[in-house]
Amino acid sequence: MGPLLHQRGARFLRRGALAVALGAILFVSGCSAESRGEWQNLAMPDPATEQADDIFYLWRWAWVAALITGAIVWGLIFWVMFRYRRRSDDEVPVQTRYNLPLEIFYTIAPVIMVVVFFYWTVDVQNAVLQDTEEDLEVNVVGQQWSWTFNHTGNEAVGGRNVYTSGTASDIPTLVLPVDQTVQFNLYSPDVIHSFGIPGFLMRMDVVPGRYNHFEVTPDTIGEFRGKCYELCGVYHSRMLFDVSVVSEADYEQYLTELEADGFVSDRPVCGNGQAYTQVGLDDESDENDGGCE
Ligand SMILES: [Cu+2]
Repeated sequence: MGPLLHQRGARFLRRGALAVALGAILFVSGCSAESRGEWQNLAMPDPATEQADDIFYLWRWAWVAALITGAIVWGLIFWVMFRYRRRSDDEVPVQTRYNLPLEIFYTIAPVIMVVVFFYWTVDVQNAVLQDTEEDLEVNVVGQQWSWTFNHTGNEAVGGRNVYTSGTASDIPTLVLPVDQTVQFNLYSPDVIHSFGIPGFLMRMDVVPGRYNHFEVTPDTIGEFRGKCYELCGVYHSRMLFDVSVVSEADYEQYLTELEADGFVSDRPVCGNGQAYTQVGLDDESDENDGGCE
């Protein structure tokens, strides 16, 4: 390579570095306060329940582990590229076919990483799914293509069941009291859905014929969004719902309003007019149906 080529190469590199720096400045300055928060959370919403903190820490430390691994790998790549580069036109750098210690290292290291990730994942899963004493129960029905929320056994409405039910064009709202542990019993009369609230960092499949449940304690008053996470048919994308975490007094008032509006029954309502019940799920002796008939 002649001196002219070297010069051109250096100029090209400088221009490239300048373009990258300018691009980075534009990119960062384009972030809103909200998206800066997302950067700090590594693309996770702020945890809004007591249980979500565990999930958030798992997420954050997984990123830390991935970035450390990335830094080591990138560092090694660039070091090797520089250290063992071709230094003159008539030289061929050392050609290494295999290196046993290195190969043992890069086989064992990922296995250890998988074991560590697995351990912490199971640990967090056990913490999140631990059955604690719940303050209230909500029987959630995922039906094609909306949700029904049954608030069961609350003293404010004499222990009866009050409910709200959405349709594919009318999004329902799940109202919850703050600082109370709620147990969600998940029931599907038709196909597999998945009940999830991003702000709670939690979701779980809603499987016909299977009793799934989990508990959360919302600790932030506010509005959240929820949706179905399992492709469940033509209008899957319309299986949205709103979540409203309110004070306990507001929650009880909400329940009495539902009762006054006639959304009251003796047992949980298990699917609105758009739902149909699969044969074989009507067995009354089955206690694992989350209270649905
Ligand atoms: Cu669904």
